[in-house]
Amino acid sequence: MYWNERYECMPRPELEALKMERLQQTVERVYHKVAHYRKAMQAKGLEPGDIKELNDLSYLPFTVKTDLRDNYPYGLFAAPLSEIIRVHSSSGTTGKPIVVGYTRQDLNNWSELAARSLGFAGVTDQDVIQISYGYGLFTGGLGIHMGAERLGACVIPASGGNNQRQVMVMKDFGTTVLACTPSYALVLAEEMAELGLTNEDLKLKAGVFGAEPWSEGMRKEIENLLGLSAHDIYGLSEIMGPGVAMECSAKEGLHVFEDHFIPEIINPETGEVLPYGQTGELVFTTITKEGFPVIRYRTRDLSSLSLEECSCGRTHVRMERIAGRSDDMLIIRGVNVFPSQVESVLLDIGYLSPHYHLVVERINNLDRLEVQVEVSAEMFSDEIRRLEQLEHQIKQRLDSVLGVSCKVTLVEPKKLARSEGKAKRVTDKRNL
Ligand code: DLL
Repeated sequence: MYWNERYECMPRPELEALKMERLQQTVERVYHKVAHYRKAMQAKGLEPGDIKELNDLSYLPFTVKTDLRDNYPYGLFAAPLSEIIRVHSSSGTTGKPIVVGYTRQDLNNWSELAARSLGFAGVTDQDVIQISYGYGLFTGGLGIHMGAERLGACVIPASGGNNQRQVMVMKDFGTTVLACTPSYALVLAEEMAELGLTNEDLKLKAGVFGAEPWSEGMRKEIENLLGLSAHDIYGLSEIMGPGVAMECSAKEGLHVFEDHFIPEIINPETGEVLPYGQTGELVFTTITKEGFPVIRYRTRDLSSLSLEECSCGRTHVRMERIAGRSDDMLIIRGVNVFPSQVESVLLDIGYLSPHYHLVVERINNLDRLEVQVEVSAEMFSDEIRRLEQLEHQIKQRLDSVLGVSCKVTLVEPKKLARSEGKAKRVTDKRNL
């Protein structure tokens, strides 16, 4: 069942024509309303009329995070504040936050796309959805909230935190759909176990998990523990929030809502646009936004695109699940390492809980990667020799997959910090 069949299954030629028309409108809009884009286009000798076909998109200048910071707070808005009815903000790890604004029409489109996304996971007006993403300046809570209301589901605006109450609500209110970060879903599963509950005591059927990278192994773990079908939802504040792309029942990539956003994959070093199938940095151009349109925004997220037909019948291009961010990538003694690679190895091995943390240090001018991982309770109470064997086994697998030697430290269950929102997977103690 589709939420909006006309757009979700639009034949490609019609979709391409729609994208073109909307791209031209957006370029006109930013050129005339936002000084930054006008200057950036003029610097390349471009006028809106130069964008005559979709491929011309590649002539337009990129937008990067610092452009957003430099125009803090409202410098990139393309509508007067009187027309902006909501702002959100994303803090990032360093410096000033960025602020994004939405007109009434923007919120209307966002709720449509969030409703569509929930529809991908099979959510209907019969469902009770517990939204345990943070509500506030973060786009997760309110974004999914609008979509769920639009869909007519019964919304529990739980927000993050207070794990015990979350589980009680899940059980007593008959929650059928859980929306939160995948790491928080695991925290809630742990809390359930502590309260002596299993997924048999709950009515969960689907999960809408995103806002951070997660592996296939993590999906299996969550699905087993919570007894639901877990779907990946992707988005970022700069482009809109949750609902830029969503995983359908095929679970082979996330459809990007191309009637609102045009994705590209570029070589992060050269900026060159890469063909379908190749991995690189995801870049988005919004084509319906009024308040905060963005041209060729470099997300730093790594993925690839595929136009292969999808068994769900939707025609929109699919992006591969995010492998990581180029700025999450650790360079250990010259070798590129992503936390997601470590996660896949750990979850493949068994006996381990999906809670892990990477610590990078520089000792005597040499980088050292330590992988801390919790073992299961049964394993932890076992004899030391077995634990040593396990440590050795993990180290061997990690060394060969990562291509760099690391130190493995097994820690007792529940030792590592838990988060309500995005998990922090890395502590880099090097002063680089
Ligand atoms: O995380 C929006 C969101 C909320 C998406 C709820 C999904 C669910 P930001 O805080 O601006 O917005 O962070 C955006 O988070 O560039 C990615 O690096 C990462 N991210 C978001 N979704 C996924 C995902 C929200 N499904 C940044 N897989 C993005 C991997 C994701 N990474």
